[in-house]
Amino acid sequence: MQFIDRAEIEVEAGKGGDGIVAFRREKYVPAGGPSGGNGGRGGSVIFVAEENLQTLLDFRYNHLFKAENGGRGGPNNRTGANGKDLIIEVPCGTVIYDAETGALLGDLIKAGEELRIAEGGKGGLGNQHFLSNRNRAPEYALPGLEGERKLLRLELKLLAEVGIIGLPNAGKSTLISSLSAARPKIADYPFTTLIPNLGVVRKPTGDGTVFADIPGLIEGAAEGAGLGHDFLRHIERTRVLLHLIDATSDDVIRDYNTIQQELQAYGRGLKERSQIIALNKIDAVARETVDLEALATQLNHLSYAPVFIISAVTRTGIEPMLQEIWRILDELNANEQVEVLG
Ligand SMILES: Nc1nc2c(ncn2[C@@H]2O[C@H](COP(=O)(O)OP(=O)(O)OP(=O)(O)O)[C@@H](O)[C@H]2O)c(=O)[nH]1
Ligand SMILES: [Mg+2]
Repeated sequence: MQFIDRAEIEVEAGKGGDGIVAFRREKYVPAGGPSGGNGGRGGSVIFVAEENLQTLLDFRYNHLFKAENGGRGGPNNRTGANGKDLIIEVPCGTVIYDAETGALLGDLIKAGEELRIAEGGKGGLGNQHFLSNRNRAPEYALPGLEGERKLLRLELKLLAEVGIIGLPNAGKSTLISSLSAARPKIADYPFTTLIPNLGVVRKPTGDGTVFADIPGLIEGAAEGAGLGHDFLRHIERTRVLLHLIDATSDDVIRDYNTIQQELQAYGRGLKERSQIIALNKIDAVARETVDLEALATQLNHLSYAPVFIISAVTRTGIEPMLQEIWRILDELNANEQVEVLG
């Protein structure tokens, strides 16, 4: 599933340092020549693509990015220090536009790719530079130039790898909020979620995977019931489906079948998509009356999918479920590479 993540930021390269006016004063040199040094260059703003970032979320909180100014020139022809470049890390796949003109400035696809987006200002020349036969003692120097400033729009197409699906109220939004930093609305009524919520879930290795909490599916969705087709279209581009079922339901198997039938009716390979089933809300199930293990076995026989017994609220059973998701994704990635090579 593809989403567009957007951010607007302002970048400002450093101003060049001013050149200065100075003259040599040495004990035995009565009229020293000009010796004012040049200003240093202002730092530039450089974007670099970074593998471990998945979203533009960080740019929501921070809008102005400024590189260091160049230092003033010094006496004895000393050039001022160059301002440090500001390196801004963005996720791979980020496209950068000039927000004022709409012009495409570049896109950063592969990790490590760089784009100089705003040039630092040149340092001003010190008075030693203006020494000539006609003017042995120039009394002037130049100020440093301003650094480039730009208003930028960043865009990133996000690919959600795992889609959390299920009937309304199954606990999908609760699950994504316990797995990631996403904070979607959660409520005890159906159709709380109207558009997909994204969350980045960290693997033990540190890199993130995007999960999408999809609005609840209902019977007839494939024919357009509820928010119907929209939901299924969202699901279409995810690689793994995490099918969440409310274990407190009076008929778990019926609930499972309802969703499966919609996936099948929609077609486009949804039913064959890798699937994991999770029986949720087990903290609220009366264990004496409901045999969760038997339900899990039954679901497994029906679906051939791995079944986990979890609580999105207490986080019981979450870890083994995540491990299985990582395993499936790794396997899909490995197969993809074989396809590319072969
Ligand atoms: N006891 C218990 N309640 C849960 C659990 N997970 C979710 N709930 C509750 O179930 C209700 C529905 O949760 P949501 O996360 O909004 O469900 P949803 O699947 O996103 O619902 P829609 O967006 O309407 O499709 C809320 O009252 C949650 O607090 C759980 O693990 N245990
Ligand atoms: Mg929801």
